[in-house]
Amino acid sequence: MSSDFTAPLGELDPELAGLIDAELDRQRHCLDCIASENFVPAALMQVHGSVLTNKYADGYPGRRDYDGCEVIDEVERLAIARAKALFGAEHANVQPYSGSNANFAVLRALCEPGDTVLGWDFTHGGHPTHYDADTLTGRFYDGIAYHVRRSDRLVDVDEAAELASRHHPKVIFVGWSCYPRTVDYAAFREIADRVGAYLVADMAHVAGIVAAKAHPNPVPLADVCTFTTHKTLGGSRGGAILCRAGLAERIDAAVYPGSQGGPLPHVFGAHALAFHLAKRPEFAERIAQTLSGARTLARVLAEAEVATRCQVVTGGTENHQVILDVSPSGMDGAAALERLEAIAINANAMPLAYDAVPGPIGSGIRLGTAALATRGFDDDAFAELGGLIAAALGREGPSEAVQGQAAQLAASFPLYSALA
Ligand code: DSN
Repeated sequence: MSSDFTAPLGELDPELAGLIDAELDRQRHCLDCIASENFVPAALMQVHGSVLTNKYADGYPGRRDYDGCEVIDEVERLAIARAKALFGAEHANVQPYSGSNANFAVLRALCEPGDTVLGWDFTHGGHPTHYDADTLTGRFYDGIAYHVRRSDRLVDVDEAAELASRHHPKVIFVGWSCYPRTVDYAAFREIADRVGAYLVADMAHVAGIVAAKAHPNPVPLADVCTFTTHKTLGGSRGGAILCRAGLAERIDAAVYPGSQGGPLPHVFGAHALAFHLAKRPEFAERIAQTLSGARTLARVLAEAEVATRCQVVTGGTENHQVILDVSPSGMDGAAALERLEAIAINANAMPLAYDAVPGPIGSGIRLGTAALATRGFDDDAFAELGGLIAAALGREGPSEAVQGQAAQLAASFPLYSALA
C-alpha cells in the first residue's frame, strides 16, 4: 500500500484537516442551542470512521447482493435488535439515510401515487415531508395539512379529525420539528381508525426522550414510526423506521430497493452503539437534564418577557425545545438570530403559526437543550444561558460584556478535550 493509506490526514491534506480543526474550535466556542443537534461520543466517531465504511451491502442481513457481508449482517442485526428493544417495536429498518428518506420510504410502502396524505403544517411546527408540495410527498401524493389553534398554539386535533373525515387520507402523520409540547397519540390513533388510515408517528425530535421513557412512546399506537438518530438520541446522522411485523416486508422493500441504494454500514454500526448507550442510566440522566434545562430556559426567558418583548410560545415546554416569538420586540427571526450569533449562541429562525412576519424566516427562534445537556450543562448553566439570551435580545443587546460572559460559559464546559 502506498503511504497515502497510512499517512495522517494532517500530512495528506492539511487544508481539509485545518477545516476540521476549525469546526472543532467553532463547536467548542459556540453554545449550541440548535434543537436538532447534539454531540456524539468519541466511541461513536470511532465506529463512523471504521472499516465498516468499505463495504457494499445492498439488501438485508442474509440476503445481500454482494459477497463478504457476513460481518456486516451481524452489525445490522445488532442495530435492528437494539432498536426494537429500545422502543418496543416489532420490526426496525436502520438503513434510511435521513429522516426525510425514512418518511418518503414509508409513503412509498403504504400509498399509491395520488393518495391523500394528512400532515402537520410546517409553519405551525410540522415537517414538510409529511405533506408539502415542495417535497417528493407533494409531488406524488395529495398532501393536506392540519394546524395549531390560534388561541393557545396547541395542535388542533379537532381540525385534524375534520380534515380526515372529509378527505379520507391513506396516511396520517403526527410529528413535529418545532413544537414545545407533547401530543395525544391516542387521539390521532382514533382519527386514523375512524377513517381507515395508517398512522405514522415521526418522532425525530423526541426519539431520545422516548428512549429514556420521559416522553409518551408512539410505537404501540402507530402503525409506523420514523425517527432520526442524531437529535435527542445523540447518535450518528441518519434515519430509521419502526413498524408492526405485518408491514415489515413492505417497509424494507420501500427503503431498498424502493428508494435508496446501498446502505451505509458505518452509519448503522454507529446506530447500534447509539441504541446501546440509550439504554444506560447515564443517558437517562442526560435526557432528564435536557428536559429540566429546557424548563429552566423557558422560565428565565418568560421572566424576561417584559424586558425583551419576546414571548415564550405556549408559555413553557414539555420537551427539549423552547420557542420564542420575537415579533412583539419589532425584530424578525433573522434579526434576533443575528444578535444571538454575535454572542456565539447558535439557534435557528423558524416561521411561526399565525406569524406577524410572513415569509420563510418569520418571527420564531427555536432553542434546544439536548446538545448543551450532553456538554454537561446543569440547571444553573441553563439559567445563565437564558440570562445571556435575554440580554442579547433585550435593551442591552449583544454587548462586549455579554459576549465575554457567553465565551466564559462555553469555556466552563470543555468539549472533546481528548481531541487535539
Ligand atoms: N432539519 C430538522 C430540524 O432542524 O428540525 C428537521 O428536518
